[in-house]
Amino acid sequence: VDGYALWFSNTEVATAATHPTGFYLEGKSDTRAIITAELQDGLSNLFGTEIKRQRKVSKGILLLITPQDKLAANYLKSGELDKLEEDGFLLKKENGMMVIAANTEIGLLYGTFHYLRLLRTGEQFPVRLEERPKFDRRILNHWDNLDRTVERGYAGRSLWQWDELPSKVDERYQEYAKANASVGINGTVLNNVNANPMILSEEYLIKVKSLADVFRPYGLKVYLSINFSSPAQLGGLPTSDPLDEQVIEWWQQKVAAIYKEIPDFGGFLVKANSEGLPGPQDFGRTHAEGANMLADALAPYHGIVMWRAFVYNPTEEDRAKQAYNEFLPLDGQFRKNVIVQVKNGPVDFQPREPFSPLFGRMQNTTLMPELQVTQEYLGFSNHLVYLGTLFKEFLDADTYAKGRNTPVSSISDGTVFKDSITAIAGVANIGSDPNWCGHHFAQSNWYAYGRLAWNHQLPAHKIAAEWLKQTFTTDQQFVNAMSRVMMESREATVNYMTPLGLHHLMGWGHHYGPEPWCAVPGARPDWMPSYYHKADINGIGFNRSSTGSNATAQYFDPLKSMYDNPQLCPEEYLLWFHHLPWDYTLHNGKTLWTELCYRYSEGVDQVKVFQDVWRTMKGKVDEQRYQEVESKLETQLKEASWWRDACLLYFQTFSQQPIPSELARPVHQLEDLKKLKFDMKHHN
Ligand code: BDP
Repeated sequence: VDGYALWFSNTEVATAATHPTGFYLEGKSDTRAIITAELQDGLSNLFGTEIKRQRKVSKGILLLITPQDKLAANYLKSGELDKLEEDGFLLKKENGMMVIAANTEIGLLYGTFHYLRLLRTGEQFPVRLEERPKFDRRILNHWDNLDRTVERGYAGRSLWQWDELPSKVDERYQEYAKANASVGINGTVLNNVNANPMILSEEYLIKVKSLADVFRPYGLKVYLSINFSSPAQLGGLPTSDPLDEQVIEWWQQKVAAIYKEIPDFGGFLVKANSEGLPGPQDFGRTHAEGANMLADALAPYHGIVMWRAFVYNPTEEDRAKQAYNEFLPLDGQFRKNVIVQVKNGPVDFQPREPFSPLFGRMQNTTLMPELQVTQEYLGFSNHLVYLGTLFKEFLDADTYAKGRNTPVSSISDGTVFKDSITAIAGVANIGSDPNWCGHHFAQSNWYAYGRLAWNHQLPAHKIAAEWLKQTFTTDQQFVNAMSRVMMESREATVNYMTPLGLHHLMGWGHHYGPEPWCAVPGARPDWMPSYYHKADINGIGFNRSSTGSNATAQYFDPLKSMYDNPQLCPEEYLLWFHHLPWDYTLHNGKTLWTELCYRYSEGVDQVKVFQDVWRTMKGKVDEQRYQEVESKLETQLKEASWWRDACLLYFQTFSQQPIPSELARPVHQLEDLKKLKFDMKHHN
């Protein structure tokens, strides 16, 4: 059991539920064939008896139906599915039958996977249940390069075997599409945002088409990241100025060529004028002018542009404020088919950040959240960190944009501002490793991202339990114990890496281990940890209050005044917004220094508990995955104490205070830790 089967691994027999005598689904199509195969295999395995597609409808059967089907009038009331839109589905019990109904075949496929999930998690077929996704576009972003390396990927090489495509189409693509469909993910950006212009060459478009053909029956649309200077770099034009006639025409032709091959192509993702990449500003144009030009080329085909707001420059201005400063003035200037894609936090996928203040402020532009599923700053695929809680914390965060109770989720899902398209993106953690994600538990982050993109109201613990049951076993003891571990895991990581609002203490470039001391001559200051922690003998933290960079002013009240005042600022963001003296007193009466010592130690202790809990699971899960998780936990524990020692010993050189005697002693010397050279090869 190597994890290849993802959340379809558990084949224990479902005994609790009543099984249908067979299923009925009329017509033929690729999607219907997939539904048939999934049900035939899934139901037969789960119930331990063969359950087949039938030629007739009869009592006791599972009926799958859309309004276009011949029997629709007999089984669907008029208007019954109106609210479901394209992707939703209805499950109901009627006339002694179980019915899955949807407006489209893809809706039926989602309904099928939902039913199978209910069975796999020990639930019954509901009397009546309607589901409809919260976001229209639920997209994965692959940061995959054409040479099959993956930026911030820790699960082997890229899944896409460009050299073999289009003539050889790996079976794995289908498994990938199925996994996505099973959680409702309906879009995939195949290539890195740091885009190689070659992706738009004829040679590559044929390869892209062959992937799109595999994904289509699963409802998974293909999108591409583009390089803004493709007209010059690939097309040989003298410029890539978005207002230049020739450039405009180049893009129009390119877009036409794409849609000729891929009629349901989703659109472009663009990283422009960010971290050295080209963009409209190179030609004196704004982000809006750049995005709109592409949007106009895509509009006739209903394609969209996802334009990233991840921009910052090494200037005097606080990095955390820059995306807001750059994009807010452009509010209202973007075309209807442009979505501005904003990372969850204002800096960069840290273990914890407050939400980006663009959510709620940019009211006349469609925004989409970008979450990171891959653990760039959270221990790669070596640490067990369940991100369901991180995603939820962000989605549930109240922006106060329209008074109380206007969370990020309702800002971006079209509830508060009536957006014509709604979308969400997650940076994938998937690679060619046998178990897809490097760490068996990292699969839960792909799963959780999909489930939350479908329904951001699902509680993180429910998703964790669902995933555990389908991936390992429904054994209650196992599920209870391991969902507690998962639920606590992100907080543990925050504790041993960056407690109390600290951030970006990771080593430069690789972003793996602790290097709060890191200072690379000539490197960008805003890529150095000291830019963020600002530790000195007076204290630690980034003053973003009104006496500092005033990033707090980017938030709505009451957040603005809460964040601005260290007494009122939630402690998890304390050093994000404030530089405070080492002996500053926290609410629990401890000084800042002492509390830091406690938090770091607690993080290590938490991992120790995770390891102890996992050891009691021996025998409940297969030996291979047991051992592999066990060995990763061993690494995580070692590295948690590496983090604690490195940060505490380094910050101690400023605080000049002892580590409280009741806490464990550091096991490393600061000087040795500083000498550790991180070997990237080892981790890829
Ligand atoms: C940072 C990564 C970098 C990405 C960049 C981005 O370190 O590799 O290219 O974000 O999102 O998190 O564009």
